[in-house]
Formats: sequence, structure tokens, C-alpha cells
Amino acid sequence: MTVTPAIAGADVVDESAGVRIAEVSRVLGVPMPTLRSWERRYDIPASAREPGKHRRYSPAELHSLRLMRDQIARGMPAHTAALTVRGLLGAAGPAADLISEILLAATRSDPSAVQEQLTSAHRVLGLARCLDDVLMPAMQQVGEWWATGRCDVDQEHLATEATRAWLETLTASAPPPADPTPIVLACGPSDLHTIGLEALATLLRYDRRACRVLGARTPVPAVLTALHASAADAVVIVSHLSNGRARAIESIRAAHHAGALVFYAGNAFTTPRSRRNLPGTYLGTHLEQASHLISDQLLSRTTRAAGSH
Ligand code: B12
Repeated sequence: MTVTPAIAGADVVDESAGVRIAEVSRVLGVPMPTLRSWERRYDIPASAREPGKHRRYSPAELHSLRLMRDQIARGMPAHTAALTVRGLLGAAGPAADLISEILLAATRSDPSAVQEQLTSAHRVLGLARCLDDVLMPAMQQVGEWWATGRCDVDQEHLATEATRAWLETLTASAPPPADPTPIVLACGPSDLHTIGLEALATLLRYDRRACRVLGARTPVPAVLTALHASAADAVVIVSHLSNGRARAIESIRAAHHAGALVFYAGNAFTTPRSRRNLPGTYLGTHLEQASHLISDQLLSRTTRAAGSH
């Protein structure tokens, strides 16, 4: 089955009265049998149909189908996509409320309110959950809203910049590192999506790790220069777009050949196939888990080095 990703504004529809399956199929570009199988097999959308009545999809149900379509278009198998969609939609309690407030603040074009909500999330949930359960899902939702015409590009940029500035402010008051040797963090040479990378660096810094963030579109030689200049022995490469993966892999391989511990993440690497024969460690989709994986591997490397002396 072929599912095409969202094109900005292409699938806007009046959803208020509920939408028939044929219309959902046309608007999302997903065949009706596929929609039926998502509901039957994966419970997406979750609500049950009333017997004897024609199915009408509510705005929330249409939203969950859009998310499902977009996850599959990124190359995710359907069962994994369904888990991701449930995770995105199922956020409950304080995280869900904070995400809603951030989205509202973005649609009001109010960067200070976006940052205030992130600060509340940090206070209420702690840093790791603030990043994994609020900041990242909020950014994903902003992207879905943009792709489906629910918010415009200015509001998307405002949310992005408010978020990045908030991470930077937090970084300024991070505790001093326990060891000055930094971890080098870079996007692949074609990648502009830095937020996951910057959020991971913030988490690592609060774990008292030194970080050198090289940022967007980092060329391969720049990664090698940074490794050499800072005597770093670990590097994180992030890539989000499948058409940027080949170049990100060049960075991964070059850092591996230079002897660094290599970690990588991002949507370009979500499928097992995209990770086949790659050196290094895939960090998964959650920053807290990623930060633990990095710390564990750095610790075992130090322990091994100490043992060989
Ligand atoms: C902000 C944003 C931008 C900003 C980035 C600014 C910046 N400094 O980061 C700008 C405006 C530059 C931009 C540009 C583009 N973007 Co953009 N962008 C986004 C947006 C809204 C948020 C990105 C983000 O930070 N998401 C939060 C991350 C963290 O979520 P995620 O990507 O789903 O990541 C998951 C995992 O991979 C993991 N993860 C992600 N990062 C990391 C890092 C680590 C270390 C770890 C462990 C895990 C991890 O966590 C997430 C949870 O599962 C997304 C929407 C979305 N759904 O994400 C679109 C999105 C990623 N962009 C998209 C596109 C198409 C583009 C452009 C091609 C648009 C264009 N036509 O120019 C360009 C590409 C530029 C390039 N060469 O890279 C598409 C990608 C579609 C696809 N094929 O996958 C998205 C999904 C929007 C959409 N719905 O269509 N974008």
C-alpha cells in the first residue's frame, strides 16, 4: 500500500459534522479498505462504531488517522505507527494539559507563554519528562497542524524559536560538567532539524556531561575537526529526513573510523532497514533513554580503559 505524506493545506476539510469514510479516504489519500483495517487491527481511531449506522469520523478521529498516515509515510511498519499514534494521542494528565497550553500559545503567536508552559512542565515533571512528554510531542503536533493547514508557518517558526531559546536559557544555568571532555552533537550534513539534538544536549548537561553542539547541516570534516580539537571520544549524529540519511551515514562512518563512540537518532533511522550495517548505537526515540545509553557506554569504555592499565 502506498501512503503519501501530508502536503501543507491539502487535506483541510469541514469536519464539524463528522465525515464519511469515502470523504476521509479522498482527503487523506488513503484507500477505504486500509482505513477499515487500521480500525480493525490497530484500533485507530479508537472509538467504536454504532451498530447499523454509517460511520462518521469526528475531527479527533480524523486527526488520529492523519497521524497514522504520516507515520507510515515515514517508513514505519503499521503496528509501530499505531503505537506511536497512541503515544501521541494518549498523553494524559499534566503532560496533555501542558501540550495543549503550548499549542494554544503558539496559535496566539505568544512566545513568552510557550516558554512559561515549558518552565511549568520542567517544574512539575522534571527535565527528562518535560522534554520527552511535553516539548517533543508539542513540536510534533505543531508540525502536524502546519501540515494540515491548522496553523501557519509563522506560528510553527514561533514555536520552534521559543522552544530553542528556552533550551538555551536552561543551558546557561546547567551545573558544571564532571569531566571537561565533551560529547560532540551534530545534525547530518543535510539536516536542519536541531531541536531533538539540542534537547538531548540540555539533558546531558544537567547530567553533568560537557557537550559541544555543532548544530544544523554539519559537514563531515567539521565533525572530525571537532572530535580532534576537543579530544572528544563520543559523537551523536541526528538526521530526520530520509533523503538526508546517506550523508548522515557518511558522518557516522567517518566518526567511527576516527575511533569515536558513535550514537545516532532521528526519523531517518526509525526503520530497522535504515540502520542495517551501521556502526554505532541507535538511540531510539526518547531522550531520557538516549542519555542513559550514552552514559552507560561511556562508563563501560572508561572501565575497560582502566582495566587495561
Ligand atoms: C521545526 C520544524 C522545522 C524547522 C527546524 C528548525 C530547527 N532548528 O529544528 C525548519 C523550518 C528549519 C524545518 C525545515 C524543514 N522541514 Co521540518 N519540521 C519541523 C517540525 C515542526 C518540528 C521538528 C521537531 O523538532 N520535531 C520534534 C521531533 C523531536 O519529533 P520527530 O521529528 O517526530 O522525532 C521523533 C524521533 O525521531 C525522536 N527524535 C527526534 N530527534 C531526536 C534526537 C535524539 C538525540 C533522539 C534520541 C531522538 C530524537 O523523537 C521523536 C519522538 O518519536 C516537524 C514536525 C514533526 N512532526 O516533527 C517538521 C518536519 C520534521 N519537517 C518536515 C519537512 C518536510 C521539512 C522541510 C523539507 C520543509 C521544506 N519544504 O523546506 C525542511 C527540511 C529542512 C532540512 N533540510 O532538514 C516534515 C518531515 C516529513 C518527513 N518526510 O519525515 C515534518 C514531519 C513536518 C510534516 N508534518 O510534514 N522544519
